[in-house]
Amino acid sequence: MMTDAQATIDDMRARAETELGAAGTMDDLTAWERAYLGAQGEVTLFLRGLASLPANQRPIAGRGGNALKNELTAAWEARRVVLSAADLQQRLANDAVDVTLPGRQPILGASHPVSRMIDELSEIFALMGFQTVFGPEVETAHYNFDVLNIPKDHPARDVWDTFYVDLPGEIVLRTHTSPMQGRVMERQDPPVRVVVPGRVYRYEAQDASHEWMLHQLEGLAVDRNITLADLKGVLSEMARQLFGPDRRTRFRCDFFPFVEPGVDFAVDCAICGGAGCRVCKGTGWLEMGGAGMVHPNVLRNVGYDPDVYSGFAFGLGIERLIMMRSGVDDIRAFAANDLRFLRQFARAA
Ligand code: FA5
Repeated sequence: MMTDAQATIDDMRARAETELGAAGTMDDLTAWERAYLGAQGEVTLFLRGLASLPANQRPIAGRGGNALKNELTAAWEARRVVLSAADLQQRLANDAVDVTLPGRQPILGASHPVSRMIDELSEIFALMGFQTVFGPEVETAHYNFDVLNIPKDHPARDVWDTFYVDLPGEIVLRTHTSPMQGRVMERQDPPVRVVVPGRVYRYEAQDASHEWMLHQLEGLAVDRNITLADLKGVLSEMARQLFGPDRRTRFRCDFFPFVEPGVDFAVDCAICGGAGCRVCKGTGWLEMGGAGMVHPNVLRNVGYDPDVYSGFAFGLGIERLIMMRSGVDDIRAFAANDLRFLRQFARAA
């Protein structure tokens, strides 16, 4: 006659074998092991409960239970081998790398054409003995206007032309790089030879050749016996280096309160070849900058003696220089952030 213990063992075996056969993953197998052989597993608890069985059933239950435990452990081990191999295959298949796929192109950044032009100009002027320095974009009216001999009632100081900053004192977004003239000269004695690239801001309507935010490059040279011929020589050399020998340059009288005499410096329009177009407004020339001999009042304002020292200064529009050299017919392209435009300069480098 079959004992109760034997029936329990047979029942556990039947269920355990069926469930083990159905375990398809390593997770199933772990759950199965916990259910039968783990510390709280059915077989473990059965063996642990032997002492409470009637004496006549203990030997059968002990032998049968241990045999079952060994059987199930062996079956579990065999199943584990099979499933872990399948699991590995599955993971290899999931993680497979197709080495024939083309690689992902890293996205390479490139300097903005304005930054490139600033670097190039710094090098050209460095070869002529100019040091590159930088100054604040948020500036006091004192350096932006007063030191530069621009009187209180000058139209450039009008709120229609200048962005004023809402701070105590007269603070402006600098309208040109010229305020650095005063800052540099106050800091050092002559000789001075610097260029100052940077952003400037004007309260101005935009068109093909005008932006409200633009870049300039200021130049300043002060020493004994500096003349207008030095100024023309330096700017002509810069134009030759940037544009090659074929572009023509033009110096015409102009007025800026901080120079005397003053000139405007233009290059014949590369877009239309001088015939006249919308960029040069039909004149055949594009103004690149203002320039002149530093006004005696400016020298006096910074403590230089105008009877001993003289100097020249210039302020070039950097976007205009790029337009001229690369045939860009709308200045607004520089800040529009269109990669199709910007990439053309990156490739050319
Ligand atoms: C000045 O800003 C003077 N500080 C230049 C100067 C320096 C004169 C030293 C004498 C001595 P102007 O406003 O003309 O001058 O500007 C100089 C150049 O900046 C222009 O020739 C032009 O190339 C560029 N520029 C000026 N305004 C704009 C604008 N709204 N958009 C694009 N470029 C501009």
